[in-house]
Amino acid sequence: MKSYEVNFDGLVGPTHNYGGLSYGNVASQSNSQQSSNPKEAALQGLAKMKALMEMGFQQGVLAPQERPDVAALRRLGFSGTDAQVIERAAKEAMPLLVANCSASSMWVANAATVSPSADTADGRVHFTAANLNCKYHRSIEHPTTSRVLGAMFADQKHFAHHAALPAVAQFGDEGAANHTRFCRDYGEAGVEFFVFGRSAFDTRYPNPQKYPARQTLEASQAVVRLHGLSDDGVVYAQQNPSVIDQGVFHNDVIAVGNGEVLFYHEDAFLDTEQMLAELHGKLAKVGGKFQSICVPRSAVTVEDAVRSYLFNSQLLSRPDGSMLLIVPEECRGNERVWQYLQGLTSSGGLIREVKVFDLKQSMQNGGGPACLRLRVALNETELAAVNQGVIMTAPLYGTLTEWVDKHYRDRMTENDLADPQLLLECRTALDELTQILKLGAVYPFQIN
Ligand code: SUG
Repeated sequence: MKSYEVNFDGLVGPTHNYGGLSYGNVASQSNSQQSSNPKEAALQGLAKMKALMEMGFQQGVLAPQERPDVAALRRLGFSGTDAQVIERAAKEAMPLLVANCSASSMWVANAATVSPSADTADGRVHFTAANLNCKYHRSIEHPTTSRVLGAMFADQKHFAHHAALPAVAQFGDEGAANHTRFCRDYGEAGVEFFVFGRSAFDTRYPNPQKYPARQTLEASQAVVRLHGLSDDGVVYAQQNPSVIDQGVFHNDVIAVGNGEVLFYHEDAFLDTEQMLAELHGKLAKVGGKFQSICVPRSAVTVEDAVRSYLFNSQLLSRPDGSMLLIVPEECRGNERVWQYLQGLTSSGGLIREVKVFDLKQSMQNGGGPACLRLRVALNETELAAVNQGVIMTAPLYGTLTEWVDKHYRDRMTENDLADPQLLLECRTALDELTQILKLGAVYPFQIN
C-alpha cells in the first residue's frame, strides 16, 4: 500500500502580533512590540502550502485558535461581559492580554507528537497534544488543539488521541519540534528520535545555564509509553545545553530529519557519536540505512543557524529518491549559510535542491518552515479516513486566501489587541473557517 508524509501547516490566526513572549527565543525577544501584519503572515503561510501542493506533496491545513482567549482571561480573574474582560485586562494587565491574544498556535510543529501506525502497538496513528508548559501563552493551546485534531482525525479505527501530559515543568512537552522519525518508507516501521533538553528527575543530565530547556526526558518517555512504541523503535538524545543558551529553544532549530537522513549541526547534541551509532543500529534492524549530514561549526556557527533558521527547514523526499530542502529567505541573507547550501546541493549528495520561501512575519517570532508544519505519515487508507475538508486543494487555497482578505487586518499593535471589536472579528472569521474546513464546533465560543 502507498504511504505518504502529509504536512499539515498551521494557518496564521487573525491576531498575529509580536508580543516578546518567548524568553530564550531570540527572534521573539528582539522583535517585541513591533507592529505586525496578520494578513501578510497568513498569506505567506498559504503560499508555502500551495507551492508544496503544486510540487506534488500531500498538504493539509490546521486551523488557528480563538484569540483573545476570553475564557483564559476569566480564569485569571477578569470579569463582566466579553468586552469588559478585554477592556479590564488592557487597563490592569496589558502583558496578560497580549499573552492571551498570541497567534502562537500557527507553529503546529508544537501542536502534538505523532507516531505513525507502523510504529505503534495497536496499529493506529497516535497523537499526544503538547502541553507547551514552558510558556503561559502556549500552555493555553492544547485543549483547542485536541479538539481540532480530533475533528481532523476522527476515525477511531485509525486514529488514537491522548490528552496533553500533566501541566507541570517536569513534564514539559513541546511536541514534534523535538521529535523526528527515520524510516525506509513512510509506511514501514521506523525509528522515532526523541530529543530532550533536560531531565526533571535525574540529576546526571546537565542543564542550560541561561535559557530554559523546554522538553524533559520524562515527557518524551511518557509519550513513548502512550503511543505503544517498542524499545527497538526509539532513540533518545540530549540537546547540547550550550546551544539552548544560544537560542536553540527547540531541537528543530538545529537539526532536521526525514527518511533515512539526519541533517544536523555539529554542536546540536551531547554524546553525538553514541547517538548516531544507536540510530544506525536501530534503523538497520528495520531494514534502513541511516545517513547523517553534519554541518561543521567552521562553516556555519550556531549563531548563523539561529539567525537564518537553516535547520528549521523542511527536508522532503522526491519520487526519484533525492531530497529537497525548503528554507526561509533568511538563509539567502546569510552569506555563510547560503554558501554552505550552494556547496551542499552541488556536491552530488542526497539533498539536490533548495527552495526559498518568504515567511518573514512568522520568522520574526522565531517560526520557520518546519515550525509551521505538523508531519503525519499516513498510508492510503488512513489518508482517505482524514477529514477531507482540511486537505489542501487549488479551490481550498482560493477560498482561504479570500477568507483571509475578507477578515484579516494588515496591521496589529498592542492598541489593536485592546479593541473589543477584534474579538468579534476573530469569532466571525473562525466561525466561517470551521465551515470551510468542515470541522464542526471546535472553539470555546462555539461550544459554551
Ligand atoms: O514557542 N514563538 C514560538 C515559536 C515556535 C517555533 N516552533 C518550533 N521551533 N517548532 C515559541 O517560542 C513568540 C510569540 C511572541 O513573542 O509574540 C512565540 O511564541
